[in-house]
Amino acid sequence: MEIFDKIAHCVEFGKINLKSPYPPNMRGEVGADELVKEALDSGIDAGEVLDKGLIIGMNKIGVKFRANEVFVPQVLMSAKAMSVGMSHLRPYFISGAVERKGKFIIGTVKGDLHDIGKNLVGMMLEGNGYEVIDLGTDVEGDAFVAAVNENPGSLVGLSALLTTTMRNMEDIVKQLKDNNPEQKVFVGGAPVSQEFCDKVNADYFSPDPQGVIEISNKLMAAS
Ligand code: B1M
Repeated sequence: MEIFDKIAHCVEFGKINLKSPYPPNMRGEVGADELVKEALDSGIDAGEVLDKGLIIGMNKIGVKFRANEVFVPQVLMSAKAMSVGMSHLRPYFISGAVERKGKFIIGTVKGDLHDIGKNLVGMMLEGNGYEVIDLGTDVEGDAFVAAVNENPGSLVGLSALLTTTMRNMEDIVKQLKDNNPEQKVFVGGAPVSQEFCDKVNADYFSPDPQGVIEISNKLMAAS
């Protein structure tokens, strides 16, 4: 098996590291932790490890989750394996930072606990020279407002993975705009679209971290 397939397999089946007893049939084998490190140590590009390994595994478990073939505990193990793998990528993504371009406040909206995509966007922004203020998950509008008031001039990004919680974006955008009509707000996450962005009066939508970076760079260059 190629290293990317091995990494994807570990994420799909929730094999975190060598010590992890889960899943039982992989006991005693290395996990996402060791394999990602091995791939990076052998000179493989961090972006490739992410796209061809970690994300492929997460997509596979996502398909099974939708079909009720696996349940929350298994998905949590996959998320843990993915997060451990991502922790090794972080230094590679942030090493590009030369000078801080600005501040970016990011969080997953109220009611929503999904943080892998949000963490990825944050990591990529950090790697592109932004100071990232990560408010975590299940973030209320008040917390976003408090953060922008503490960090004037920051951009704000809201992430949501559930069709139920994406609706909370509308209130949070309103709170942010009531606090400062000039506040620029990005929205993103798997169920979010440009149409939805327009509907909730957010300023920018991007389906991926790269789009957030490109728009942020334009905004910062213009300010
Ligand atoms: Co959840 N879950 N989950 N889950 N989960 C989904 C999202 C789901 C699509 C699975 C499914 O049914 N196929 C489904 C949502 C259905 C819907 O709303 N239409 C779902 C559900 C239903 C649930 C629960 C309700 C299940 C339950 O309890 N019955 C529950 C809700 C909990 C809650 O939040 N209140 C739940 C729980 C969980 C776990 C805790 C087990 C775990 C999360 C662990 C964690 O995040 N720490 C989990 C996971 C892992 C998933 C799936 C499998 C994977 C999500 C993920 O991390 N993807 C997911 C199915 C799937 O997506 N295939 C699913 C990888 C990540 C890199 O992608 O987050 O999309 P993503 O981020 C992308 C882009 O969207 C974008 O950039 C990233 C990189 O490309 N992006 C932005 C993200 N944020 C952005 C912000 C931006 C711009 C771009 O600007 C600011």
